[in-house]
Amino acid sequence: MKNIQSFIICSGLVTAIVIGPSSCKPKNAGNAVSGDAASKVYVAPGKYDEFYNFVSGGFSGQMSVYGLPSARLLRVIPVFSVDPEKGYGYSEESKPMLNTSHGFVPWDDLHHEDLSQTNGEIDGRWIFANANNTPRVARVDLTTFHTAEIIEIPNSAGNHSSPFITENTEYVVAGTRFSVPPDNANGDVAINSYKKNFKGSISFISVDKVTGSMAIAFQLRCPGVNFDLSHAGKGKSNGWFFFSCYNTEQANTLLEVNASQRDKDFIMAVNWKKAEEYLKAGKAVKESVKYAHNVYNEKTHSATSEIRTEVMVLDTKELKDICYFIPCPKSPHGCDVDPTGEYIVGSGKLAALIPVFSFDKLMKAIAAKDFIGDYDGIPVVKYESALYGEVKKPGLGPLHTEFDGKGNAITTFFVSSEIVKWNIKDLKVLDRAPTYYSPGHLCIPGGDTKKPNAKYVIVYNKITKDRYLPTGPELAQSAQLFDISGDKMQLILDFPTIGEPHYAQAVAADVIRNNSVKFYKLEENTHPFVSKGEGETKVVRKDKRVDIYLTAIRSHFAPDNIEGIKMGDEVYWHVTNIEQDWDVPHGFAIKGALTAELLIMPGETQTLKWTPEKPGMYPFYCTDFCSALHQEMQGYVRVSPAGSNTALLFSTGKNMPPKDSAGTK
Ligand code: RUQ
Ligand code: CUA
Repeated sequence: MKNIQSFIICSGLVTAIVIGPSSCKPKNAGNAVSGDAASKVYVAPGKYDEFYNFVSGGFSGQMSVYGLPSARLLRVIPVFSVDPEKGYGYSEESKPMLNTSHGFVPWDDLHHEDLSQTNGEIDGRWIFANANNTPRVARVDLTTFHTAEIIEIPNSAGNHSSPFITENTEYVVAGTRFSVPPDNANGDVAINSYKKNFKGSISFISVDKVTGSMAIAFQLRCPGVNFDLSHAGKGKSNGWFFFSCYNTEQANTLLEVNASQRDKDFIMAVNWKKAEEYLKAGKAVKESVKYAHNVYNEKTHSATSEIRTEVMVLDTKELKDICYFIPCPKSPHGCDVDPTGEYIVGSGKLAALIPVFSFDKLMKAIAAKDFIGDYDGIPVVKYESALYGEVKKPGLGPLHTEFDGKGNAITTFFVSSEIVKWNIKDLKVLDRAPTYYSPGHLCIPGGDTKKPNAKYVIVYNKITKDRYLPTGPELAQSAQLFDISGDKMQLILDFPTIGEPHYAQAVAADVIRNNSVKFYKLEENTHPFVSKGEGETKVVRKDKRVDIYLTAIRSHFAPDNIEGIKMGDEVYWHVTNIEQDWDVPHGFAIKGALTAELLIMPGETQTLKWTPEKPGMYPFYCTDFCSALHQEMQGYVRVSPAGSNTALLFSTGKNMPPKDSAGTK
């Protein structure tokens, strides 16, 4: 506990770090809002917000989209978790998106997001996200706001320092939080053989310039430590990547104590251009692994999942000039690079200062071999030789830093619950503002790119506390919006978030909104079970499999009367929404189905699998209010016992009862 106690100033801090929040409540956090705040966040009804804010959903596994400055929630994009609202992970088409080498995984823990960039500026094409638990990286297409691709990461566990990107989106990285025995090695070893058997792994995932398609280009085999966060170099430091790492003690138990022993851990500088050269020169070793690669096709409206079996690995111990360690005080967490690419900020979560490293000095130190030794075969640069300077007494427990593009940085302080603005050149603190409560990540639109658009900073709190009306034992998560256009940072709004918010991205709305897909063109729908009009609808039996080709249009399904389904049948409802207008989705649900609804966009086909569990009458209906006669949008399917001779019949508007009767039996 020595490390922790050495910087205790406010009583209650030990508890704050070790157990959680206690009595160290920031002063004035409750009434820091001044009079004109309301007008700054007021977006009149019918008016659009100025920015999109993509916020990680933490342990919800999803991504939420807010408009700023109003903080109106616009959408939850399902990424790593099933979402019954949208049928994601329930429809036959979307299930493969959640396939992994472990099988179907319905959940994950989404921590970070990064928007694609061209020349170091946000280009509005894609946003990437990481799955922390079963390591994966997802790409969301911002024309549809759909998860378009998910790639699993082998040789990893706890994919945390991810999915940060290079300035032209050449690569998305994924660094393992847990070091583990590599997948092709025997993992059935003693846990306390960590130092010998456990390895770190950093993956470079290439992104196709045109399609966005991802592939694991190579992995770096690294010393066994915990990789925490990362950011790419930019401008002069483009070609380098920086990763914070902790647990250089290589502890395998009680990390809270045993991984807090050393005064300094590391930031690992990676020369990825050099790694590319080695890969080209054939220096990588092909290892056998197993990982899933899942792709959603917007023409077939279907995902496919393939298991890949090989990865190229570069050994950073052998190939000396790829990686360098820079000592960084006390378990660094955030690792952020300023817009010029010259300054690298390491945030030691147990540190009482912020070291700022200079890229130029680092390059000189590497050229002069100004090393203090090596760590597990990786050269360790002398701290002072890479250091630009330290921000003294900035606050307690720095976690993350973003940049305003005007020469300033803003850092969150978890322990002292505040954000602090400081000047990058002279390292002087300029302003501080209390937050509520224990902030982690923060986000300035473009704040990790070459061109920040610094009107606002949004701060994401780690601890829920009692900021809103109580909702039982689990409280609302919270974010806070500050106006940073002036000298003083001004709190203007609080808003709750979905799941614990980690990193977020924000961008001017115009970069994205004009590229939005409004509906899918029916003539381009190549789903194998599409019905492009009611004339194409049918019910096809093949042994025990029944495929129902259904259309949905305001305000009926075709067919809406189906008979001849029998017990033991496996029924596939392929519903095509044949509307060709924006904003006319239809839904589909059937009584007793052991799955979620389908939500089908205009021009799209989606499939619900249904295995009736007893004979009888089963109603189905549209779940999404589509017209004044939405409530009439319904149908019946009759299920008969196995072996009965009920004929297969289907129709719409024709199956009328015989005159003067109550119908046939
Ligand atoms: S974390 S509070 Cu990104 Cu998972 Cu920093
Ligand atoms: Cu279609 Cu409601």
